[in-house]
Amino acid sequence: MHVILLLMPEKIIESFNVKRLDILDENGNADESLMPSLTDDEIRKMYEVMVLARTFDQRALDLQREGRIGTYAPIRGQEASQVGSALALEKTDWIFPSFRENGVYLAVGHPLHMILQYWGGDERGLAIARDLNIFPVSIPVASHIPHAVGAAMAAKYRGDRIAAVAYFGDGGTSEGDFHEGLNFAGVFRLPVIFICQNNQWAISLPREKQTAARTIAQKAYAYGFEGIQVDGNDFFAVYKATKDALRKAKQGDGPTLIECFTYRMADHTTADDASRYRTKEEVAAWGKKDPILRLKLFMEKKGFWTEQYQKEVETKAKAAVDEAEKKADAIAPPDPRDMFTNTYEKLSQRQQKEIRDF
Ligand SMILES: Cc1ncc(C[n+]2csc(CCOP(=O)(O)OP(=O)(O)O)c2C)c(N)n1
Ligand SMILES: [Mg+2]
Repeated sequence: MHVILLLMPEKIIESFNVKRLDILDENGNADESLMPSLTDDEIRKMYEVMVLARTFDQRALDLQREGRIGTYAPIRGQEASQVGSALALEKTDWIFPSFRENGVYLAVGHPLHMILQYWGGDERGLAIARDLNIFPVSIPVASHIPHAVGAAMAAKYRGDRIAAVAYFGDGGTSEGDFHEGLNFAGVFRLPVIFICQNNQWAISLPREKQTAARTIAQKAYAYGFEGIQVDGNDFFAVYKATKDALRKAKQGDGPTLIECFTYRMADHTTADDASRYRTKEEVAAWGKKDPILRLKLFMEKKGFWTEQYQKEVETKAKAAVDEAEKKADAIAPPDPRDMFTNTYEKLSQRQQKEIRDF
């Protein structure tokens, strides 16, 4: 009797490569072949927004220490990820931010005093402005990702040439909302950009405990679309990757996941003390990769940065933040009774009494 052996070797039926984009190094040298097309003047303006973001961030920390605003989530170190991506978008695109996106808000022109108003505990500060397409922050991690995907679905359905952009952190990628959102976006090839600021920490949880995957970018491939990792401290890389993703989205070529590989230089929030769970050496090593410093070095090498210019930029930023602080201080706080009338259509007798007794 003969036995016929059928050989069915395993074969590779799918494979993917994860790209990483670096353009500007720590010493301010740029790979000219990859540079996005920007004039010196445009680069200067973008640098000024990053300086403003840092100035605002420091002031917000100071105000929190003085007890004048509530818990604050600083962005120090993430300015290129936020400003570089936000400035690549168009006014008609819809942005869905997480809680650490102060740099995105100010880059798209949300009034500074209103950002302070929000962090001072007055939610009216992040009400959607008439001419700005940016949602209020989402505190529940990643819960706004499906909202962005829904907006992208609506845009596709209506034939609007806009993209929806969701910002979230490395921690957000462990949430079900992240996976549901990416899956839906992939299936329907929606015009959406997922911008993950992988700042290496989710409060005290390090990235290697967040995921066993080597990159966050590769998670996109599981859902059938492209993910890319960029140096998140490199303004040009972030800007270029966002522009490319935007073009793709508007051409009908579907979503992109951009992993901005960056670092949270400060505490998680003012309610945290990061020195309890990470080393000084780690923080110092990332300090050398500072996103603002390297753009400054680039401009200096190109001959359009001077000490005098730096002084002017800092003075202008300080004046804008001074003004915002004054304006925020002058806003009368909301009536606490609003929390009843905003929540209930009909008030019970007990609630009516509580309101009267306020
Ligand atoms: C659904 C949900 N779970 C837990 C929290 C508490 N929480 C607030 S921020 C945070 C970590 C977020 O880390 P990451 O997504 O990396 O963003 P980062 O703070 O680093 O910007 C957690 C767990 C929350 N806000 N929402
Ligand atoms: Mg994080």
